[in-house]
Amino acid sequence: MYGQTPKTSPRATRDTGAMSAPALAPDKLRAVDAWWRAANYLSVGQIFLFDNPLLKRPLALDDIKRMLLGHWGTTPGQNFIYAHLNRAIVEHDLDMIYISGPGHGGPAVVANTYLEGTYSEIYPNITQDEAGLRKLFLQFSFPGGIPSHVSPECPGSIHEGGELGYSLSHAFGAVLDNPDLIVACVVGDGEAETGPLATAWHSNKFLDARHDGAVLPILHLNGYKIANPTLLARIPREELEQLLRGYGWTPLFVSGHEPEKMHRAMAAALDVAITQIQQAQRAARAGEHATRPRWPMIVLESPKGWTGPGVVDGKQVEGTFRAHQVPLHPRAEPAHIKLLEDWLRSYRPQELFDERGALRADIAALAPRGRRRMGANPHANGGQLLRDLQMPRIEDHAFEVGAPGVTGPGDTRVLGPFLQAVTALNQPARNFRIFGPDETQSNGLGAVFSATSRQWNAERAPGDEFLAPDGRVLDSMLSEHQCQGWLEGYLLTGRHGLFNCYEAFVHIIDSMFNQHAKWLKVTAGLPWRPRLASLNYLLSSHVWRQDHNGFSHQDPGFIDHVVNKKAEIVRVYLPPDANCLLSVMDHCLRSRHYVNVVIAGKHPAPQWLDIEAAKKHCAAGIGVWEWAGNDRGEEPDIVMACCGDVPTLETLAAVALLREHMPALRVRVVNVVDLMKLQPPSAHPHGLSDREFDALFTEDKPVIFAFHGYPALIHRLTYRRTNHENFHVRGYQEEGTITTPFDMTVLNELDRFHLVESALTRLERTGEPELRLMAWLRGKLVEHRKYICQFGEDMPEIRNFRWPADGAPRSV
Ligand SMILES: Cc1ncc(C[n+]2csc(CCOP(=O)(O)OP(=O)(O)O)c2C)c(N)n1
Repeated sequence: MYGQTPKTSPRATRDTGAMSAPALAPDKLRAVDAWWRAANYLSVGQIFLFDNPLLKRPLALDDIKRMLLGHWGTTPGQNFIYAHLNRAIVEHDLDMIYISGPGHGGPAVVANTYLEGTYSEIYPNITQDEAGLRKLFLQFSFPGGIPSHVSPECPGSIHEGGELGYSLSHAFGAVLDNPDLIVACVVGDGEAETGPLATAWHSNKFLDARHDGAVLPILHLNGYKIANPTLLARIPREELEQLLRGYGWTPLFVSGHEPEKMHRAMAAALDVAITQIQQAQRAARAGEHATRPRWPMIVLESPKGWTGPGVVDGKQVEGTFRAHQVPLHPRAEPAHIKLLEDWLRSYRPQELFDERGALRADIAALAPRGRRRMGANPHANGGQLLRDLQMPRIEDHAFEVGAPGVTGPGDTRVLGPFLQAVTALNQPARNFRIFGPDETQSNGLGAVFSATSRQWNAERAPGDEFLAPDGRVLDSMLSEHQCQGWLEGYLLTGRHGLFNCYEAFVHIIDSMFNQHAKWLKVTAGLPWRPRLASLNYLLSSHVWRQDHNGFSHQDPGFIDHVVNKKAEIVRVYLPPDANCLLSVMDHCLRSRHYVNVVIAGKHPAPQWLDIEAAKKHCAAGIGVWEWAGNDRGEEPDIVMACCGDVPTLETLAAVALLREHMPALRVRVVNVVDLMKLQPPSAHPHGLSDREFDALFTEDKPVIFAFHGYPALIHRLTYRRTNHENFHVRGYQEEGTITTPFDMTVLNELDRFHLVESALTRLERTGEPELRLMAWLRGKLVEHRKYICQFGEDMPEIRNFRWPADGAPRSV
């Protein structure tokens, strides 16, 4: 342990630690302390000051913002860390970025990037003088200004930290394939209680010290959350140490509150940590280490709200949860004006800034130079580093479709070799990875393992499959949070990737998707942040084919969640067959700055389009399948629309029945690949114009729409269309269990018999032939039920259904 007892820690005793701190040269100590004071001063200024940024006159109420917003508690600790990292970067010549887990400490990172100069380079109106300081303070948490967190507007940030829990997995994603990069990742001790963070400590079992960089976690043990103590601060030191050691880390403790001792302790701990990281990397890169290194981490135990007001209105603030947000309220309590002024002056601003308001040169010299500054490091602005992927030709992986309806091996199983080729082609650049929670094989993508392995650096046993430290698939940890967090970190630092997941369980990361979509939305409006590769989801093992698993695995609602986000950012694709899946995935992997959701099946299923037709259809995103209908370009009597692989099959089977039993009926088949085509162009850039939409769906004819997901979504997307009131949507109705594939559609009334019944009802045809057909349909449903209960599989006519070779009716 370094340092000494924190001011208000409940712990009674402290040891002095096994390692003695090497001396921090006096000039370095002075510079680090001055930087820290300057950053603290700028942080308090951001939270409180409206004017009088250098305190050139006594502080008055009018100098203070009317609304006080922000989080002080975490900020001085993060300023302390940033100052010390600056010293370490220069002394060890490090390529380092900073992730602020408790990103509500926005003032800290804004202050530090201002002090190092990057802030003014990106925002030239925030100058390095008194006028600039005034603007810097005013803009913080102020209308028309910047958010209070480490938001995308903040240079050097790849992690807003507004929603706690993802810092460590982002950090690991960032260092994958970046052998020279170290991510200093501050983890809040409250944040450490979240599920995603708790699981992220295990990321060290995957890191390959030869090809990946390193993460230096700094657990910020300031003891409190918003209103409660943190668990990690209220367990014995030994237990905490054992916990972290149990996760495979070597913790270095820095504890105390006296600045000088703490500076020495932190500098020593950082030097030890950096040395250990470099030793581990050198050994691995020299081929000496076959085993996983025990990576170092730092536990910084310091008071929450360190250096801030001690006691306010008779209550202890520093070192308690009361320091979390804004500790003083001068408008409500005029006595607080003096407390605020004393607090600001305690940093001795006149020693830090010159007459004009610029940081004094000897303090500024602590910062690294150019792109070594953490705010200017290109890894934290990944679009600057992004290179196009090498893409194989989809034609070389196409499934042969001689005639519509031939059976394919499972759409994702056709995609697998394509992804294998993407992996192999981009192996030299090491900029493409596949992520999945133990499901890559199960999702039908096992072919990728002929190009690479799963990345795994824990122990291996005989019989294991496809595990290697330098594998390019991160699939061996059963944590959707980790897959999402790693992939985000990988993308945010300028690389490409794909997350394959069971459709139902992708909901686990709903909230992480939210945050990433928000990040993309905001960065799209920041010209200094070039665009990133898209975040691509491949959702398989989908709702309609959960033959093994049943109801718990049946949930297509991720789409509903996704479409809430900004239209400029989200895209949803439901390719009806394998060639369409290839075309869609090719497009997604080339695209920029979107979240693409692709839903595809893995089971043997009919194939409809050859690769050329698939490319055309997917480029249009929606279209009439003329070969399947019989309207021959004329106004149809009914439109049978479908979106998703299983709904497409059931729709075509229903069309075959309609054409057989009602040959005079003019049926149009419309297939939707790109769901956003349904929205008006005012709502989504992909949206069809009303004229185009009406040309497909008519202005007044019934539309029977078979949809992969919950039916309400189609209504939501089309409610402004001319013919909306004639849309009859069938989809998942939350009915399910373990049953046959066709019975799943029957339970949800999406099957061919219900679709034909719907068509007859909407056509309002009540003649004798229609009544006979209705009775036949009902009989078929009864027969189906009886058959599956007797034999445990679908009826032969269902299992063996083939689209008629010439599209003409054929008896079923
Ligand atoms: C997932 C999530 N849950 C709740 C919150 C609300 N919240 C904001 S800060 C905070 C306490 C954070 O404590 P800690 O991580 O220790 O940070 P620090 O004490 O350094 O501010 C909470 C609960 C949040 N931002 N994210």
